[in-house]
Amino acid sequence: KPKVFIAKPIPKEVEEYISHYCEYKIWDQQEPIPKDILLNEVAEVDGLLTPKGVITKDFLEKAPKLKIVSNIAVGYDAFDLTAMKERGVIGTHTPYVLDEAVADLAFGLILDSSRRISEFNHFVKDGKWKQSLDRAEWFGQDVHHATVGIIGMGRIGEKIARRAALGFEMNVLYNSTRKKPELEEKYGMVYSEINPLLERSDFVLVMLPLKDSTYHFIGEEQFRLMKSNAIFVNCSRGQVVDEKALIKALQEGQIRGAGLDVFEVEPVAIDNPLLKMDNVVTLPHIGSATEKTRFDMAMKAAENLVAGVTGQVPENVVPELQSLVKSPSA
Ligand code: 8YV
Repeated sequence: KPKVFIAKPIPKEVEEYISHYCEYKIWDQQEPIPKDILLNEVAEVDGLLTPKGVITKDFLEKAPKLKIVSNIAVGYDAFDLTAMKERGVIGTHTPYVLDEAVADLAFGLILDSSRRISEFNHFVKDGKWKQSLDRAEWFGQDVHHATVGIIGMGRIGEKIARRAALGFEMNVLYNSTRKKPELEEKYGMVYSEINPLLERSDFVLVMLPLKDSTYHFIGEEQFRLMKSNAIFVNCSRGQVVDEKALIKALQEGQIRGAGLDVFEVEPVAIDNPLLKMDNVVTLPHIGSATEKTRFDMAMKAAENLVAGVTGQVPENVVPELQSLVKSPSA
């Protein structure tokens, strides 16, 4: 049987599935596996199952038998795609299965940051009901019928647009590398160039994959264009935002607030100014963290892994590495 290493705890059913096809070892601790232990474990394996593989040229040189890295994540920005292509190592990810969960959380951040739900929850639990009343009238912002600008109209962006248009009757603007006329018709959403989108949106939501072209995509110039009542929401990758510019925009009142599930550096440092701001909702990168979604992600990643180490064609090879996979018809 091919040998694989599983770099995070996975559901028993998924482990059992893998056991039918592979010899395997598991890192069964919740905290991320230390790099030196991971390198030691992958020296002899054919496949790696990982929560977010940091796959570099050096790493690949220490895993000479590796055929596939299967990400239990849709984002694969930690893959060195050039190095993987050079060594013929397939990379797979878990699209589709987490789209709805991340879209739900994005709306959780829109509602929480606009109605200050977390903040008022703490007020009540701290016995400050009166202070809540004094504040509530001045801090609630409507979501229904508001305008949301979605930057990035991929699989998850579309699910967010559906919630916004059909669920909250919002006016949906979007910006994307490709126009989506079928979605414009379905949800009444309107394509907009970036600057007008920023100028017109009550909520600006970025849902971009992290690539060279999207690094710090939102910075000082973009925050300056936003409305003073705008709320900024990010459930994609922290590095698509210049976090220093976000902090400055919030400190100077250029925008009203933010809802963040991701940060430039994670875990976010306890002294990060964003954690001190009442008008910023902060979450620990839990976009896909529901029981069913995480199970589905682990199972999909396991199926990709097994296919990759048994000479099959994995279903979810990342687009940039598709040339490594010879389809059955080939
Ligand atoms: C987490 C994500 O990274 O899927 C992604 O790209 O960002 C999140 O789902 C993933 O859950 C880590 O295992």
